[in-house]
Order: sequence, then C-alpha cells, then structure tokens
Amino acid sequence: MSQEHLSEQVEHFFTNLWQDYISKTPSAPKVHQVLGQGAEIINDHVAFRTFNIAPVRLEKLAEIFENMGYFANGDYHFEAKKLRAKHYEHLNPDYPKIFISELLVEEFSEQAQRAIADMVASIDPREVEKTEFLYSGTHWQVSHEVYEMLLEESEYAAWMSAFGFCANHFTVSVNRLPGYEQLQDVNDKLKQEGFKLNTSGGEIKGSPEVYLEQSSTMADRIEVAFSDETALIPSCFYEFAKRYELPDGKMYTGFVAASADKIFESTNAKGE
Ligand code: OOG
Ligand code: NI
Repeated sequence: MSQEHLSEQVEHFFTNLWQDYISKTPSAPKVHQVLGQGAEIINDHVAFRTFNIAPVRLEKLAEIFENMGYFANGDYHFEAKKLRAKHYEHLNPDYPKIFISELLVEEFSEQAQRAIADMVASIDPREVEKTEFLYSGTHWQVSHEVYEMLLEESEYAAWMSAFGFCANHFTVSVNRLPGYEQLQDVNDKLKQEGFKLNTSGGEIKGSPEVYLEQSSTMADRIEVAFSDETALIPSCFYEFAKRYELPDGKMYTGFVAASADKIFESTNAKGE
C-alpha cells in the first residue's frame, strides 16, 4: 500500500474513533474548546481495553495498528488490578501512541469468568480483522445485575461489559499544546472551567524524574441501556501528558506503570 493511501486510512480511522468516543464523552469536545481555543489539539496517545481471550487478546487487536505501521515498544504489569498492557508507537510523530491493556480473566471468580466468556463468545471473529472493530462497542448485552457483579471484582471488567471496544481515553500532548508549559497550568484551567480531575495518587502522577507527568478528568457519566434497565455509569475520560527528555536528549516515549495504575481509576464510580 502506498504511504499516501496508508496515511489517508489512518486519518480516517482516528476520525471515526474520535466521533465514537465523543458520542459517549460529551466533555471531550469541551476539553478541546477550553485548551485549544479553536486550534488543533495533538494527542499523545489513545488507550484501549480488552480481555486476554481469543479472538480479542491484546496482541490480536495490536495487529490492526501494526498494519498501520505501529510497532510495540513497552510492556507493563498491574498485579493488583490483574491487568497487563503494551504500548505501540509510529514513526510519524503526528500519530498518537497506542496503549492497550487486557484483563487477566483467569484470575477472577468462576462466575465472572463465565460472564466474560459469554460476552466474548458473541463476537464474530471476522469482525476483529477490521479496523472498525476498535470502535464497535459491545457485541453483547448484559444485565445491570451482571454489571454490578463484575463491579464487585473489577471496575475494568464491569466497564468492558458496558462499553466494549472503543477508545477509553484520548490524551492531550501538553508538550505540543500552545500556551501551556506546565501540566499544573492545564489542570488549573480545567478545574476553573468545572472539570473534575482524578486525584488518586495525587492530581499529577509521575514527575520529571520518571520523564512523564500525567493527569486526567474523571469519566463522564452516561445512561447505558442494560438488558433489564438503564443506569447512569462512568463512560470515558480525557488525559493530559507532559513528557521529558532522557539524558541522551531523546524524548521519553514510554509509560510509567505506577502512574498508569492510578489513571485506570478515572472510570471508577467511587473514590473520586
Ligand atoms: C489505561 C490507564 C493507563 C496511561 O496513560 O498510563 C493509561 C486505562 O484506563 O484503560 O492510560
Ligand atoms: Ni493514558
């Protein structure tokens, strides 16, 4: 495929992904208005969630990005949350990095495992080959009761049951945001405009010493139609990242597990 054709495809993909994301994250376009003042926002990364079961394992979803020219460049483990993750980068600096995590399903109760296996069984494996799969949402419908059962064991599992495959968050690159030098200034502006930030582990996670500082809003809350009833639950959020140069002068492109661990909590219903 020619470079030109590929970049057209990639841009089309991110446009569709963004449209799907803002359909469940009404605060996201407002973030752009407040921080960008009409100018284009460059995103540092986009994050996805999945289960470690075929046909939707992390590495399988990653193939969609590999076909766009992305390559893997970091592995992360989250023992307490029973997750693992990898990040992918592209040589085109205008393309966001991709962070994909997956739930280690076998570490949960029989009951949760069964509910998750049922969900994954409703996916047509051919759909996973398509780029559109990454904004295809749920391929099942669970009851609010099942959502609550999963919530007891894993906020991540419950979130997946309600939202499925989509961008969990986009992330403003503060390095490339005109008018802002410090992440703290971004946070102050957002709070002044009424956005609620994730305070787990402090408003700013990380530091220049680990070459990455991150903050995020708490997820919006939207009405989700479960099979039995509708409920108002946390959907998706926006993240903000400032990167620092390594001693060799190259910009750090990785993630920081201790910080990521807290960013996951931006979709928590409690503990804001
Ligand atoms: C991912 C949380 C981690 C980061 O940038 O460290 C993360 C998630 O909530 O799915 O996005
Ligand atoms: Ni992130």
